[in-house]
Amino acid sequence: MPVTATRTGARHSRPFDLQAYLSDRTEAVNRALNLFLPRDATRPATIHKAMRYSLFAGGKRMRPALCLAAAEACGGSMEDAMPLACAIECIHTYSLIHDDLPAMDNDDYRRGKPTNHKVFGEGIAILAGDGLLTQAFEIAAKCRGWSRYSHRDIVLEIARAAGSLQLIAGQVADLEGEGKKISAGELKYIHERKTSALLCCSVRLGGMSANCNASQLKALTDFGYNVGLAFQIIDDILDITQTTEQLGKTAGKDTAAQKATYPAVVGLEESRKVAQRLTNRAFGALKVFRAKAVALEALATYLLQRDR
Ligand code: GRG
Repeated sequence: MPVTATRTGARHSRPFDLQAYLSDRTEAVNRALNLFLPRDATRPATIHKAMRYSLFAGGKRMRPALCLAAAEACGGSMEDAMPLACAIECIHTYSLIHDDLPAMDNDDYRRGKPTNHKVFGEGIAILAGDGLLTQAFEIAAKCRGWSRYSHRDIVLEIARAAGSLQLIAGQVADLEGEGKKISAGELKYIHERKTSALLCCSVRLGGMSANCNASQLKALTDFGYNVGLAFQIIDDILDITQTTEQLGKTAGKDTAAQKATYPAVVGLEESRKVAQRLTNRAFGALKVFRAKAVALEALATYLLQRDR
């Protein structure tokens, strides 16, 4: 049987099938989310329909996949990590619903469908976002718990990543930066908070669900930070190189809104090089996990090479 060597130095007897891995994890995440969320018909039905509309609109489920893969890297189980993977997807979906609102990015199209406020109206879309954000904390609070990390640790982890120093800080800086010339340093500040913080939180939670030790948590933090930053740079690149149909969201929005992006600040070619450098650093962080990091490594490669 041929042996494949990977970037992290791990050796595997079979090449890793990322497509099969993602489709299996996506199905499992969708099943779990379906059980965590109130049914469509639960009163008041409109809000639950709206929450489910965006949650099941066909997102790539990258954050849950990263969370589950991080748990595996630390020897944990999908079962223990799943509630946290679902909590993160709820927060991510809330952020997209609010980001699309007329007061924010004002977008009509997301995950290949009309945006939440286009279907349900602005008031319900705001509430659907609020509902998903709150749902995330309910899911985390109901988890059965882990020996090394308390519910307090887990809830703090999520609150910090989603709060006004990270996700919301990034969005504020993004809004305030529109139409202005900003430096590469300021742009990094935005991307670290707007995108990298939640991706980093996803892998940290996966590790915590597996009772990871301090050095494993540090490695996951380095991995998540670098992959998260690379993810947003690739997102900036795709906004100008892909079509609306390919992306499932309106292409060219950043340029139209005079947003600060990596291609706008450092150019397209340099942006690609920076994303590759960050991904290489992420691979470096995985060395401590050896062969157990095969899924994380494949996900990082995919996130760098993705076309949507
Ligand atoms: C508090 C009113 C209020 C709003 C908060 C924080 C926030 C709004 C928005 C977050 C900003 C944001 C949308 C960052 C971009 C991150 C990003 C690249 C999202 C797209 O992620 P994908 O490609 O999407 O994983 P899918 O649809 O595949 O899940």
